[in-house]
Amino acid sequence: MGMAALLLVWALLHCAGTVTMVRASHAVYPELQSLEAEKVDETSRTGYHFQPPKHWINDPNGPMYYKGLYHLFYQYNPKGAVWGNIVWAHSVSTDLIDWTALAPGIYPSRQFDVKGCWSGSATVLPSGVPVVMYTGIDPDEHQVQNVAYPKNLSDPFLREWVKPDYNPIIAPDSGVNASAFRDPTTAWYGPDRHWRLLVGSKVGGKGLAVLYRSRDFRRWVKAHHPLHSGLTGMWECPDFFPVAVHGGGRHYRRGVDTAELHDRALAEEVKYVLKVSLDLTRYEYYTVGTYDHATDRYTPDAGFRDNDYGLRYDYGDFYASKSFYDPAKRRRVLWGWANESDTVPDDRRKGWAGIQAIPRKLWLSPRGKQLIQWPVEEVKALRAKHVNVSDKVVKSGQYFEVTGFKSSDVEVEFAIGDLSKAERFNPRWLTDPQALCKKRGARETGEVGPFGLWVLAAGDLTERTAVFFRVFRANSSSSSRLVVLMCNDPTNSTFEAQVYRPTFASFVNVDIARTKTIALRTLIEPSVVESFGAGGRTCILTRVYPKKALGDNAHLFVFNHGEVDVKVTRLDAWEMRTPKMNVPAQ
Ligand code: DQQ
Repeated sequence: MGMAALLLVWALLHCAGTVTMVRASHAVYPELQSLEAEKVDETSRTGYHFQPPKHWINDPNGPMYYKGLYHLFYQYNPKGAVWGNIVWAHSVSTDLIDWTALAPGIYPSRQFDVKGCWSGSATVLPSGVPVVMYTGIDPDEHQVQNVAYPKNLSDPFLREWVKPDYNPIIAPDSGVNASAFRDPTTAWYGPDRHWRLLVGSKVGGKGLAVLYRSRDFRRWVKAHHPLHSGLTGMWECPDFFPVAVHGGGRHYRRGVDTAELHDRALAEEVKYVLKVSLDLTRYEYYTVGTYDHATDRYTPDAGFRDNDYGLRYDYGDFYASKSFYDPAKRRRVLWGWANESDTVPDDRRKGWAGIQAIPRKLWLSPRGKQLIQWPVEEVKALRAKHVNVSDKVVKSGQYFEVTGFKSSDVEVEFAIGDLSKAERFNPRWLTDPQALCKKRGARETGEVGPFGLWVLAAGDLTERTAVFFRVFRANSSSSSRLVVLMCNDPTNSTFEAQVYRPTFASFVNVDIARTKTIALRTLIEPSVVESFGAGGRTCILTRVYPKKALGDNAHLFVFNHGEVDVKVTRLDAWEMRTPKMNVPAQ
């Protein structure tokens, strides 16, 4: 393969991002912050995606497993459907599916958090004691880091939290921007018997993962250099954790606990992931690399773009995510927040705003080139009525209806008849798949694709959201390679012009010339379409608000607008039961 082709392949594999803006999440509407919802409009509320009974939610906070219960805290406005009055709402579950709502765990009560309790993480100490570290907003609007301990360790619900008087444990020093200093990570313990954690920050246009060390979890000292930094503006919600490598001594899909970070034997078998949430673009990026405990330096592996064109967990509406190690199933689980795409007046009218994406198991791909995510296995327990389609050819221009379930989980595999007809790929498209998806949306016919699903579709197809693939051929002087675009086109999801309808998209890192097939799993509910392409290599979550395709009128179709026939080798669609979603504790 010539150098040009090598460069092209490298670029194809790694230039999956774009810097298009997602609507800002924390726009502040002081006059609306404390207006209680008069009623809750259930029309576009989700069933099995996490949400509280009403009001605004954003970032997942401090997820952990303790004494048989999964805990999820999250940023919540108890007084209204816009951001403000932020507390840590608290829910527990035995299975990540049915949730019980408890009273908020952390809320403003002291000088060091009187103006808000912002995002943070949980660390389970070697003694088994869980501790949460969060950002408090003090009376001067400075962002400080605080710690809280459970009042009663024998309560698996961890209902009450005690904030020691010695808070804040980390205050911004003169070298730190006090209004850009937040979101502490889970702490990890080093071979030098020091705890470490990261705090997101910025200096000028540079985002920072500021590193702190402590012997006793109480007195924290800033390291001379951040763990990592980048010219991408403020870094919110950093996450730093190990992942098993394929070929290591253990199953590579298993999770690794941050507590194992100092294990020298394990060091050969793990890589590290650094994820940051970019305040400027409202997208998240990650790199995979090595971490040197002695120097506290993190170095991304060659091939990972260490900027806002890097790899993302999700190419749609997914932000401020946080992972945790689940010791019960030895896996790493990822939570992420999906903001609304409708308007603030819509949210006020609905009485609620924001959901959490389905918790995803996350692991490193066998070749170590990217992370793979898949809905936690527990989701399958919600599958009810089932429809199957096998070996059905969808000819050019054809479509067929599968079913009309209100909420569904759909798994489909497409086999492509003739890949030699794939359209020519213009290398200029590499940097902006979202723009390519807009230009070549679901209605634009092609050669190999667009083919995929119309979801949340009205029976007459006047409303529909397309989740689809297109295959292109990228030629260089000496070789050619197939490029797969995965796309989410909500332009016809509603006719409400003011709803934000971005054509989220990414390239999928698959060798389709070899497999000749591509798989898609999509979780569909009122107002959310969460898709996993090629077994979880590319994920796209979109919020949509159809007016007609609601309830039993929400249909699912398979379509092919490409010249080349495709075959649905297998399609399984399940109607999803509604779990107990945040019923109050008795
Ligand atoms: N949301 C929190 C902050 C965090 C931001 C405030 C990210 O701690 O930086 O609600 O969405």
